[in-house]
Amino acid sequence: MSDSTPAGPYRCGFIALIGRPNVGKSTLLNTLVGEKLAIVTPKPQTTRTRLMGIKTLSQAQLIFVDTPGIHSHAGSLLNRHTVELALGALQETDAVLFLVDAQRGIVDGDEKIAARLSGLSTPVIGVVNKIDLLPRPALLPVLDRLAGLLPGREVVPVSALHDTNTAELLSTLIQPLPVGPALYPSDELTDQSERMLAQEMIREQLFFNTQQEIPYATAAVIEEFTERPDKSLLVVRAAIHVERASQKPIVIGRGGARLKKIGQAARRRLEAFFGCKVFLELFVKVSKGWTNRPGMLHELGLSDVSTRRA
Ligand SMILES: Nc1nc2c(ncn2[C@@H]2O[C@H](COP(=O)(O)OP(=O)(O)OP(=O)(O)O)[C@@H](O)[C@H]2O)c(=O)[nH]1
Ligand SMILES: [Mg+2]
Repeated sequence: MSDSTPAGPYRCGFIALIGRPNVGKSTLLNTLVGEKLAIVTPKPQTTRTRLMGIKTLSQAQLIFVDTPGIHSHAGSLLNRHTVELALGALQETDAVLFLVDAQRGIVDGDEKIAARLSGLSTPVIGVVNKIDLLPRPALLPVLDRLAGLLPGREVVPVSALHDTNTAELLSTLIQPLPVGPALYPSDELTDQSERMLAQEMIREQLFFNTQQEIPYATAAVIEEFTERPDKSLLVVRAAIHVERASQKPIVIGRGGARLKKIGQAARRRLEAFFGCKVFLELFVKVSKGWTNRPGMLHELGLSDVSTRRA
């Protein structure tokens, strides 16, 4: 987007990305900010916490808030917390991007979210994502249906993956934001610590390399994160928590093969992100029923539903 002609007063505000699991919220946050901050996998319910991605322009600072996917099959305490986190983000935001998946079309879950949004006085923009996956004639009915669910609100088609029409989306987002100075320094991209980002990058590889219930029964927790003073090496030790003893050998794999693959992929991702060599050690811990234990969720930073707006 052209950033050369600032017009009007400086604006700054929070924009929540809301939608069902897997519609592309985290991908869109990364594309809008221009950095791979949020983890993205083909599996639904990848995102478990809120994450801020900050885009600073000459006329505005846009603080995007990625949220877990909203769904109704609540199940574990972890699932209920993540859905609460997402809905909580609606309370403290200046604008909402409501994403749907163009290829899947509008489904029940989307209608339920739209109903929740209908009472909001906050500006809501409907976003039809993944438009690269279907031909234009098939897109028009999806745009119409979403417009029907969001009377009086704008609807924008994008491909977050291919960066299509995202600059236009960004420009429509500035006007609704409150007038005010930037809340973060212009070189700050996120509210997450390097340690938290690394923890998520390890979990991303758990999602890529395990199947069925395993990704949902695992969590990564960094136990050591030390950078050499000359920044030539980052030493990371992380525990992978599983819910049941029977899941431990699955994560480790035959002869340790799966854990090795997860470790290698995560190390490459960490090295690319941090721009230095990384020594990564992973080990698996059984934490019985952790997805239903409030103390454990708290320890993992998954139980904080309070406002991020200090
Ligand atoms: N073809 C295509 N795929 C996309 C697009 N945006 C996202 N995806 C893919 O959709 C899948 C889910 O993307 P995420 O960004 O993790 O979706 P999410 O809404 O954050 O999902 P949760 O965190 O589980 O709620 C990934 O495989 C992405 O690569 C897009 O514009 N086009
Ligand atoms: Mg996500």
